Amino acid sequence: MNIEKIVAAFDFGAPVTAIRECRIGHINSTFFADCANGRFVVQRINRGIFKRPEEIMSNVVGVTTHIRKKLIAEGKDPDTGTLTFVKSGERYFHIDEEGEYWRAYRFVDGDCFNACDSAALFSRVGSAFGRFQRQLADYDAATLYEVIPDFHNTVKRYEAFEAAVAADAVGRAAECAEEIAFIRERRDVCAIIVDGLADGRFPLRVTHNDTKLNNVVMNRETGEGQCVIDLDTVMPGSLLYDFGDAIRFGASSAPEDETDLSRVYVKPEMVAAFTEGFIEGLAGAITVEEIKALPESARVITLEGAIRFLTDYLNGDTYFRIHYPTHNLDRARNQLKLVADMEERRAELEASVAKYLV
Ligand code: GN1
Ligand code: MG
Repeated sequence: MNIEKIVAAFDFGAPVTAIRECRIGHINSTFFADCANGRFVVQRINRGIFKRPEEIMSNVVGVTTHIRKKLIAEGKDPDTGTLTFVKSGERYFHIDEEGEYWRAYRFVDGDCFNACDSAALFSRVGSAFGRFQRQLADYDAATLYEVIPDFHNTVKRYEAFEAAVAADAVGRAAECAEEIAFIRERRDVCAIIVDGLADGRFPLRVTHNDTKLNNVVMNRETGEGQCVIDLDTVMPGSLLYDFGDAIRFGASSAPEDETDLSRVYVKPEMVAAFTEGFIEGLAGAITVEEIKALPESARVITLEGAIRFLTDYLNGDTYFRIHYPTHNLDRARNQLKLVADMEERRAELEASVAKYLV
C-alpha cells in the first residue's frame, strides 16, 4: 500500500503537508492528511465487512448532504456540524492498486471521549444522537442501502452464535461453556426489539447504529456535541438500537474489554443523563412505546454485543480487530457482566424514563 499515492488521489483543494496513521476503531484503517486548508481523514473501507463500499458512500453522502441543508437553514456551520466528504475525480471514493476502497472527509476538530465520568457530558452526547435522528426523521429510508443486512437483528445474531457453537471451528466452545449457557438462558431477550419492529410497535427510522460515546465530536469551547461521526452503519432501524448501544458503551463503568469484572457495572445516573439528553434532542420525535422500551433496549443491545464478540471468538476472530488472542472472549465476558448488572438494577434503570411517561 502506498499511502502517499492514495492520499494524492483526493481533491482536497490544497497540497498535502503531512500524513500519519490513527489506530482507533475495530473496523477501518484510518490516516490523517494535513493540508494547507486543514486536516482530512483518509480511510480504507474494510471490504471483509462492507461488501459494497459504493453503497456505504451513497448512504453517507446522502445523509450528510441532508443534514448539511438543515444546518444551513438553521444558520449553523455545516463544515463542523456534519461530515464533508471529498471527491476523487467524479466519485466519493478511490480504488487503489490492490483493489481497496478509500474515502476522505474533512476532519472535525474537537474532543472524542472513549470513556466518560461526567453525567453532564453524557447528556450532551445523548442530545447529539437524538438531534441526529431528528435531522433524519424526514429522510427517505427507502433510498438507503442496508449495508450490513440485519446488523442489529439480535435474533439473527443469536442464530449465528448457535451456528458458531455448533461448528466450533477452532475448538473453543468447551472453554466458553459458562458464557454459552448464560446467553442461551436469555434467548427470548433477543426478540424484544425485533418483535416490536415487526408488529409496528416501534417505527422503522433512519438510525446511526453505532452510537458509541466516541462517535460524537464535542466542541471544546461550548462543550456541546457538535458532530456525529462514523456514519458507515447508518441504515433503517429502530431508535432503540441507538439508545441501547450508547448505554452499552457509555454508561458502563469500564471499557468494553476490561478484564477485572468487579470493575464492570452500569451507572444508573449515566443512563438517566443520556436519556434526558436523547429525549431533548429528539424534540418529540419519539413514541410512548419507544420511551417505555428504552431501559430494556440497553440490555438487549449489550447482550447482542456479547453475542457478537463470543461468536467471533468461536469463529476464530475473523471480524473484530483483536490485540491479543483472547481479546474477543474478554470483551464477551465484560458485556455479559454488564447484562447481569443491568438485570440486577432493573428498577433503577426503569426509573430513568418514569418522568417522561406521566
Ligand atoms: C465496531 O469499529 P467500531 O469501533 O466503530 C462495530 C460495532 C461494535 C463495536 C464494538 C461495523 O465498531 O457494531 O459495537 O465495534 N462496527 C461494525 O466496539 O461492526
Ligand atoms: Mg463504527
